[in-house]
Amino acid sequence: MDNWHILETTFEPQALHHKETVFTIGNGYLGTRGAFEEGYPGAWPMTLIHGLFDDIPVAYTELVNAPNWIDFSIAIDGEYFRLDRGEILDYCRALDLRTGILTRTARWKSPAGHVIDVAFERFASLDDEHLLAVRCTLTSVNFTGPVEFRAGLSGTMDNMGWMHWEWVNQKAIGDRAVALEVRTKSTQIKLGAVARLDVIDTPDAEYVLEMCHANPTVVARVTIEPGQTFTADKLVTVFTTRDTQTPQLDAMDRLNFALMHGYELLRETHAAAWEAEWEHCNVTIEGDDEADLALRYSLFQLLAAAPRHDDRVSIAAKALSGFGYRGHVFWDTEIFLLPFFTHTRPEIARNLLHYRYHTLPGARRKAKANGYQGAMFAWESAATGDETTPRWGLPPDGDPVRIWCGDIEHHITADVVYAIHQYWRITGDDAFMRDYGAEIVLDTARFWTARVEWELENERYEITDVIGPDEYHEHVDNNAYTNYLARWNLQTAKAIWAWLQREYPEQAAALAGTLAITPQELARWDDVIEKLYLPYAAETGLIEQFEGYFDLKDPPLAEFEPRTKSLQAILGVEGVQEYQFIKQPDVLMLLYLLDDLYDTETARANWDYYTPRTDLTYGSSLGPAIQAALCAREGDPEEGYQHFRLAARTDLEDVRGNAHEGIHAATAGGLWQAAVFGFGGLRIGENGPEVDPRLPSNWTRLKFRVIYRGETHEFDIQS
Ligand code: IFM
Repeated sequence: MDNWHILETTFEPQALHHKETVFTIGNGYLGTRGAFEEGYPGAWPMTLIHGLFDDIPVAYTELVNAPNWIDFSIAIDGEYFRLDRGEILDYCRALDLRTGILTRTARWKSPAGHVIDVAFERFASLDDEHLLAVRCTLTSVNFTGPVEFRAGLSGTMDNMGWMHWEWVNQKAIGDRAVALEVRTKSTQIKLGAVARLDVIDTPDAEYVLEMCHANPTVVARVTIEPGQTFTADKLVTVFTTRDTQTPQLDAMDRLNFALMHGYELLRETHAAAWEAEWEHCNVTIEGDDEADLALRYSLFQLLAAAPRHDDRVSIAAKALSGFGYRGHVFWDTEIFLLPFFTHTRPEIARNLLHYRYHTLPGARRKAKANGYQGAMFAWESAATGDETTPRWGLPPDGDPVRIWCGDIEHHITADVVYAIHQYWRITGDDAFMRDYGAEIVLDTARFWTARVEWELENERYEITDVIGPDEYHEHVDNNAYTNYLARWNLQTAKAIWAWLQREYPEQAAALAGTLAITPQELARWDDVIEKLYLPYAAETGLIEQFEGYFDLKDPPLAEFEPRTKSLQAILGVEGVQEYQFIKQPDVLMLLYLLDDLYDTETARANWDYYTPRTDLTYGSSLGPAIQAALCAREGDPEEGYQHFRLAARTDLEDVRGNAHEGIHAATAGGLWQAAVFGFGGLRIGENGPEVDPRLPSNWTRLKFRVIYRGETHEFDIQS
């Protein structure tokens, strides 16, 4: 096989949930996990639609598990095809990354001894994001008798036991289609879906509609004999009141439209849409099939979750592939994912940044509630931008744990600005900066001037009581990452304000009015820029991660080896804070982002100090890819490659044991950065993008494209 397919050649029920994550498909409107059409005991069939949130205790809000559109079962003389019964004689599941089509073939012997060949194929159309399709092809090997194809819309899906839906209505449409309408209980979002089933190779199929409450199903009956094949196509359309006032009507219209085209053409246009995505986004690595496939898979999942027609939503930490973090959006999007979109699909990047613009009111509410001016973005964000980080973690086998990130992990605010600035620099999209970006940049600058505290003794501004990217250490003062990024946010605001006044004086005047930007305010920015404490020891070149960090103990790591879990899990939330051991790059993350602030010696000194103290294997999944990128950039591609491999195996090999909760979207975006910025050495030089490659020794070729200011640049690096 080429490196465009994710394959599973034996069915592994013990990896059921992991594989459901891996085989997730999506079209930027919704994502559907790779659960089986016919079901399996304990399976998590799940479809998550962008923006479709409903309230939940403790965690505030979560993406709702939408009605199950893949629901499709087959009965052979009354016996249901299921992989937990009878005997699997042959099996293969394949996700075609080129086309976004998931297929499964099985030869199955029923408990009564009937042997059939079954093939399923499904896709969520990238050409028409409201259209979904399942095709089932059934061939009898030794069986003569009645077959039932049953295609339903299951409106009773829950979120791990929590039911968000209430039934509104359902209808029969003609003799082979059904419609369902449901509504979320708190947010009152209605969803309308229509499903139709056609057995395409015979006019003699008998159709029956079974209108069970909240689970209307189309049944098609045929009689089969050995060697005979039937193909049954299920088309589904779905809309919500986030898209239209009349979701069920729109779903019916769209289904009629789809029927005029027919399954084959719908599949073709869907595949063509994926082909067009790859034209911009594909990265080829030669000499290392594992890396080539893993990176492509990562990009597939990012593209599958990327909103193309909705700028009120963003990509969550687990994209649209699982319940992990409940569909909330973190800094993962801006710092880890956005560089990929900004450099390859700027229209999508723009949508993701618009999400932050739409959630500015929430960010302002958060600032106000905390006693600050300006805009302070939520650590975990959902529909409105209000803070949605749960205050308590409730481990199944332990005491509740207070989660402080929503209160004090403040760097997210500067991270959003970082992504806006990067987007503007790479795309040259002045209109975006003028109309949306500038307002965010300026109001976040105002937040930082409110957030800093004046420290009398040292006559400097400080930022106390925060959590930096390394979440093992809580309530720390002057976290270097936060302080440097806050100053950078203020400097950027100054530059953008000057640009706006110069280029668009009318918009500048309007913003000055709305945001009350006065000469006093600007003077305050200057003062904070000048006097904000930035930890750095010139004699060693080291940046202290936070005040007092160097006084902490080094952990007796050898005592814990061989280790299978994080040091936090071993020592406890309090215990781990006594040590210098960190969850993910923090100072190194700062050096990675603000690379023009430091020379190679400084980077090296900090690299040597912090790398052995970072829990790259069991800490945050955000660590390894960025560590790889920085390592390659600083001239050590071989060590960088080790980190890259660890990151590349995160979801496909489930190296962290939590892939069942959904894919690690930040790792996926980080892999692109490691390949392109790290090993490829992509930089923006005076004449635009240029590369300074440092390939690992086993890579013979690295090929990618980026778009800079509207022009595509292709890089083909060969060693
Ligand atoms: O945003 C991350 C954070 O940096 C580490 N914990 C998981 C979050 C979501 O991926």
